[in-house]
Parts: sequence; structure tokens; C-alpha cells
Amino acid sequence: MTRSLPLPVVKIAVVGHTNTGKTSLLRTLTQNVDFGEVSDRPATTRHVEGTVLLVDGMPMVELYDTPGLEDSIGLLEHLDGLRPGRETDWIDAIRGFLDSPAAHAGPEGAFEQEAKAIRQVLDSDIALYVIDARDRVLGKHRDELEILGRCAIPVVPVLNFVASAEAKTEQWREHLSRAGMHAVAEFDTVVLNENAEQRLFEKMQSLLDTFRPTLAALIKDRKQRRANLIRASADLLADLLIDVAAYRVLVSTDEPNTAPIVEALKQAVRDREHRCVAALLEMFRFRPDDYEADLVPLDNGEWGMDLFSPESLMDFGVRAGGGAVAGGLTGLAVDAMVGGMTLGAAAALGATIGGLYGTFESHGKRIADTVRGFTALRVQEETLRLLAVRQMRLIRALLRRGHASPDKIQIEAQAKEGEKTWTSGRLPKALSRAKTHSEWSRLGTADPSAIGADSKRAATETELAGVIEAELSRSLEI
Ligand SMILES: Nc1nc2c(ncn2[C@@H]2O[C@H](COP(=O)(O)OP(=O)(O)OP(=O)(O)O)[C@@H](O)[C@H]2O)c(=O)[nH]1
Ligand SMILES: [Mg+2]
Repeated sequence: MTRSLPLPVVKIAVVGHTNTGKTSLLRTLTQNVDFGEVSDRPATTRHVEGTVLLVDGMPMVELYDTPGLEDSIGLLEHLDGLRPGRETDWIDAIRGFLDSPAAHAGPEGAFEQEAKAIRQVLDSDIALYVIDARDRVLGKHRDELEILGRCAIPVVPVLNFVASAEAKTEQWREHLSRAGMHAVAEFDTVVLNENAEQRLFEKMQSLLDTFRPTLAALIKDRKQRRANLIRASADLLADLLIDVAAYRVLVSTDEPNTAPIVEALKQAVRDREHRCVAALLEMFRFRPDDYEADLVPLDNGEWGMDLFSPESLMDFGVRAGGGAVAGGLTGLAVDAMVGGMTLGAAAALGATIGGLYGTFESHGKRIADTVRGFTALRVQEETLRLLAVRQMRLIRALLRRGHASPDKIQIEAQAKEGEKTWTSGRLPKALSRAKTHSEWSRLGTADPSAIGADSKRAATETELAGVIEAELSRSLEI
């Protein structure tokens, strides 16, 4: 195999007025929640800080965060005084400025911060000029653009905060177009839009002929990575659902105190959901505490809702089926009853007679599976649906979240179109199959690794993940 030559690395300087979201843009593009310091105080970034975007381990882009331009009006006046005449190019006047005391630390260093940013611009192939699109077009912006225009490198204005209701996107586009800037990108570092990200790289491509292949490789890689992320999320969710659908706990009909058994079962399922959430957060490179999935009942917030509380079902639009068992067994179903298991014994499990009878009817066919003298408890179908809906919404929220988001992850409270499969429709076949294979559940198993090797389980997981992946992709397009 011939190895192609490494592609030339694009150097990008991210500049703009203070507090416009430059560092946030870098966090989002690098998907690194820890890059630099983000704050709503002005002048947070004090030094140039670089990072790199890789494709297959090869550097493609070097990104440089810079301190905000604070006094562009003063600087422009200063620069105007530095050009001896029209025969001197602006870029030479700028170089002269960068060598002067005004651009360095010291008593005369009035523009030290601005100089750091401009030095980086001159040392880059392109500059992204970040604008807070909620701002009106002001003198400072005109001056900043004027200064950048003198630096003799391509500039792409990036309208940030475009997801905000106050964004003046159209006004900005018009102003920039008058200033001769037509390749403008729109962005929001908090509400991620993968198309916006792609368009940003395409705008750069249009201004940087030599770097076309580099940026094309980057765009392709990002698309692929996103597709992989969707697939991997679907795998994690399929694995969770199979573990829970297949989970069955046998309770002796002679057992005098079933409450601890029931509670242990519920806790095992809650913990399993928690593990799925943790794995998703890690995979998306968000912090573990970005999401407060409190798995104990709270009085507010969907995510505080216990998996086994009837309110949770309602909140997520899951229709409670007939035969929902009340009392201590909410969210669980009695798989089947045998021999001496009478309705009286069932009452000892805390079930209401009507409720239990309903579940018995629906699971009666599986009597042959049960062990004489035992009752098999499992998670009710509604709870499975709730688990699926919650995780689907979480995955969608993660796919739309920029890595500069300062807030906790929120999942949508409203039921969504296309969620019917999970809330009330027929569950995917693969999931129904899992219910009949208690040996596929890792819950309550001493050796979970043995289960991973079960080829039928693996095939069922792949099938279920395929269904979930298709649904995620579809709902993201809407
Ligand atoms: N809602 C929203 N907030 C944003 C966005 N971008 C940045 N912010 C917030 O704006 C503030 C400033 O963001 P920074 O990334 O620190 O801005 P900066 O341009 O690097 O600022 P300096 O380093 O001080 O020049 C922070 O509170 C961010 O959370 C955005 O697109 N939407
Ligand atoms: Mg900053």
C-alpha cells in the first residue's frame, strides 16, 4: 500500500472582541470541555493557546485561541499613525507595530493584549472573527474588521449565539457583506448543529485553495465520527434494554419477606440505567456531573423521577398497560405462577389481586418456564419502554450539545413524534425475544463476561441497535 503524503496543516487564529465566545468555539470544535477558561467576565483569555485537530492520528488543523480585542478603536488610531504613506502596505505597518513597545509588556505597552492576537493572526493561514450576533453593529466591530483586513490573510466572520432569540443574524450578514465579507458562518457553541460546523469548514475551504484536501479530509472524518457515535450510542442502549428485558428474579413462594428481594431487583435495574448514562457521557466526552440523573424520586424534573414510579411513565408519555401491579410491585410484573402459588401468596408479594391477575393472563403461556414453587418477577414492559424513551432523549440531547455548554444537560419533557415505538407501539422483535432469554441478562449474574460471548444475544443486540440507530438518525433529521 502506498502511503500518501501528509496533508498540509491549516493554522487558524480565532479572534474577536472580548466575551464573544472564542474559547467556547474552540471547546466545541475540539469537543473538549476542558479547553481554556470560559467565563462571562470580559478578558478571560490572557494568552494565545493552541490545540490541534487530528484525523487518523495526523494533525490537520491547528487552532489558536487569542485574548479578546479590547481597545480596537484606540489601536486603529495608533496604526493609522504608523503608516508613513500609501506606498507602505498595511501589513508592513502592522509588523512595525508588533515590533514596537506598544505591542509588548511594559509602561508603553498599551496594546499588549491586542498585539498577542494580531501576532497570531499573522502567523496563521486564516482567521475566524467571532461575533456575538446579539450585539448591534458598533464602531468597535467596524474597527476590528478594519484591523483584520490590514493583516493580509483571509477572514471568515463567525456569527456566534445564533440560537439566541436576540441574534441579529440578518443585520450582521448585511453589514458584513457591505464590508466585502461574503463567506460568513453561523454558529452556536452551546446548541450544536452539525451542519453549521460543516459549513464553517466549507467557508474556510472556499478561501483556502491550498488547504482544500485537508479541510475535505476533516469534514469527512467528522461525518464519519458522528455516524459512529450514533451507532455506538444505539449499541449501548440496546445492551441496556436486553439486560433489563431478560432480567428475571425467582422468588420462592415460601418466602415470608419479599420486600428486600423486590427492592434489590429494582435497584439492579436503576444501577444498570445509571451505568448506561455514565457510558454515554464518557463516550460523548461530557463530564459525569453534566447530567444530574438522580435515580431517587424527586418532586420535580423528569430525571429525578424514579424508574419505577407511575408518574415517570406518565411524564414520558408511556401508556400504563392493563394489569399494572400496584403496591410494592409497581413497575414489575409477575412472570408466571405455578403450583401452590395462589392469589393469596401473590398478595403477600404486595400485589393487588386485580393487577396480578392481569399480568398472569398476559404471561400465563410461559408457565412451562417456571420453576415449581417459585414466582418469577421481571421488569414490566412499561418500565422497559420508559427506559428506552429516556435514553433516546438523552442521546438526542447529547448529539445536539456543544462542548462549551455551561448548563446541565436537559432532556425534552414533551413526547416526540416518532417515539411511538417506545411509548405505545409494538416493541421491536429483538426486545421481545430478549424477554424469553433470562440467561442473556448481565444483571444479577456472577460472570457477566460469559454473556457477552453468547452469539444469539449478540445477534439480537445488533438487530435492536439497528432499529435504534435508524430511529435516532431519522429523528435528528426532523
Ligand atoms: N448561549 C450561548 N452562550 C455562549 C455562546 N458562546 C459563548 N457563550 C457564553 O459567553 C461567555 C463568554 O464566552 P467565552 O468563550 O469565555 O468568550 P471569549 O471570547 O473567549 O472571551 P475572552 O476570552 O474574555 O475574550 C461565556 O459565559 C459563555 O458560556 C453561545 O453560542 N451561546
Ligand atoms: Mg476566551
